[in-house]
Amino acid sequence: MSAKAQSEQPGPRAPSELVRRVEGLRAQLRYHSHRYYVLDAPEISDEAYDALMQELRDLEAMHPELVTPDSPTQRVGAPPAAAFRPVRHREPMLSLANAFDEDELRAWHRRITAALGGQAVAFTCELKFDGAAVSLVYEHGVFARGATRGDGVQGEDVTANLRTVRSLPLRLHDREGAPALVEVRGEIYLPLAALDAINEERIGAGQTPFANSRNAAAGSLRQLDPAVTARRPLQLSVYQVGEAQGRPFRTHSQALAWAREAGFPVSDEVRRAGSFEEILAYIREWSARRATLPFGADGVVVKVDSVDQQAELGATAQAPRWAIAYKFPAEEAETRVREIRVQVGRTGALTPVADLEPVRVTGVVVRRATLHNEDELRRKDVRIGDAVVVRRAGEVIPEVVRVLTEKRTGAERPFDMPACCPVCGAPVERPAGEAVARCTGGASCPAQVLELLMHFGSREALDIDGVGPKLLRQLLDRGLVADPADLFRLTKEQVLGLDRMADKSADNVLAAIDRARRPALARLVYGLGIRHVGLHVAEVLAAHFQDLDALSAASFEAVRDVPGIGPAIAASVVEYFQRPSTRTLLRKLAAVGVRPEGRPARGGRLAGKTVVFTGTLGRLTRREAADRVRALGGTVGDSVGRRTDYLVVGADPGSKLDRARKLGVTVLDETRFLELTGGSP
Ligand code: 3BD
Repeated sequence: MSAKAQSEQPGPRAPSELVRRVEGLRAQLRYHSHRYYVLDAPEISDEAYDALMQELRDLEAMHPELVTPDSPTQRVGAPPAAAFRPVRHREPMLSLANAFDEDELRAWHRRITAALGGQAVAFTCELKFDGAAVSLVYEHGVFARGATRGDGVQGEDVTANLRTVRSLPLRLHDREGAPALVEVRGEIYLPLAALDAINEERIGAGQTPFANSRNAAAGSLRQLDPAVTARRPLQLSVYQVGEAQGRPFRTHSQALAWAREAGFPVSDEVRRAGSFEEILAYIREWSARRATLPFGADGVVVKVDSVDQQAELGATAQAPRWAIAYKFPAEEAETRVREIRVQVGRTGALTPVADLEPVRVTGVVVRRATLHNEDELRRKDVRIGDAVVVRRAGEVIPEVVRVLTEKRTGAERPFDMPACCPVCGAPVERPAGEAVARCTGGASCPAQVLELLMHFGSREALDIDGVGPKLLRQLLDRGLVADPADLFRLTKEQVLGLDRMADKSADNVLAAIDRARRPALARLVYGLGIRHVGLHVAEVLAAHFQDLDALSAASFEAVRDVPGIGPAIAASVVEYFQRPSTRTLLRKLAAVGVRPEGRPARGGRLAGKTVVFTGTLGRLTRREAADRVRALGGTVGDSVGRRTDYLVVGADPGSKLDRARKLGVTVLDETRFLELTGGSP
């Protein structure tokens, strides 16, 4: 604090006394929030805690120069972001190999004991939290950065959102004794009670509920506005100390014990196991007790405890050999079918869906289960009113496994697939040899259009944030939008006219749409919603044809002969591009300025990314560097803007560097750029 600032401060206290009070309040608040959020053992009342917090807030408001980033008042406060910055993990965040039954686990145990040549091996067993993995970096004991796992090599910077997680320490307990750099990894998750509450709210608002705790956690972490994340009671559980400079741990248990001491939440259910039998006992106990947990757990992670033995076993490209995740088996539950309805999908496919009496299965309340198609419905003979067994396995939508026919009363009613689309009334068609019945309404069926628009704006397609079913339904109902191209013609007045749409939200919606005008070709092709064209097929087609005109003019033979594309996909693609309605749509998209970015490379690691150069490179010419970017599917930009992903800096950089720093664009030197794009020239 400068002498001038000091002399101008009002208030009765001498500055040193003030600083002492502020520090004292912070220390008390840290202590009590650790007792409350990490240890679940508060010592003071909520009111007393709030009073301390209020006093600190008041003092910081009067003396803003005293605010530090790790102050307990600073958990929420960052303004909404436009996008998340990519971050490269210091060490890759590996995956975990899975074992789906005891035999697979035994085989793993045999392999590693054999590889260790008969040494004694101790293990740790821990619950596998169903959440989203994150990396947290502490510099000199203060939380500096946090990122999602992403693809394991590169994640997204979600620091502002992670600050809102109450059990995440903003500084380590022994800050003075803390290593200069610490990286821990953990799982962010939502307790089941909170998940249920959020899902109720989402259903009430016409949004799709989260399928599980993992999606809810990941979705909450990717909120652009930290204030939204702050309203979700996210929790942290640390499962690994990745790097702690000057702290060589000999075992995983020691590392976890250190993390606990440092103030991190670490699960109380971590156990050491000295034999395979002890591992099995832990797994059997938790397989039986998992329903009693207040959070979702989808298995048990078993790790070799000794760090030396871990090093000896090493890792494959994806996962360490010294750890394995035992997955709990799919869970089933009994409930009753209230109603059977038909859902109309993007391509007109009619899917029968059972509305169920709500029942909890592996941690989430299930209200609906798919019956897949007419044939499945007949084969299982599911009737309205039936008692049924539903199953949820991992990510998949819950399904009806079987009917408990012994519980039939005679009041059950069979369900027949409708002859007309329940939404638009167009005839339903079921071609011979196909299991799926389809609405023939096409672009005049509101259900198909809604599904198509949602697909078009989805994360894997054009990634239009904030344009969800509620908004789209209104746009459709008011006739403002009838196809994806219409989104790009919306005016602010039109958006403002929608229900509960504030000025700022309207701006956000329009900005999100505007950002989607230059999609990678593969994303656009995928977003068109062509039957049989998933993301992977779209990437293959984009890499082969390189532009939309070439793809849309291609013959059946030309598409079929692309490696990885079969005749069924080829027929669907060619049929789609021959439709007059497709021609119209493509013309409209071009007219509203939606142009795919060119030259995608198959699986290119820069696909969809924009790279800008500044300064003189030493080992590559500009031209060579630009070719590397394009060969990996990226685009070279000439100025730094919000949509720039990387700025590559050579000698004597210009003002672009300042701008990149201001906008938070990732800056790479030439060496990092070479690493990113395949090594030395
Ligand atoms: C948990 C890796 C190792 C350190 C690699 C052995 C794969 C998600 O509770 N330990 C846990 C948990 C996750 C872990 C490791 N220990 N890796 C662990 C984990 N107790 N969930 N994970 N992850 C975390 C992942 N996530 C998304 C996509 C692919 N893999």
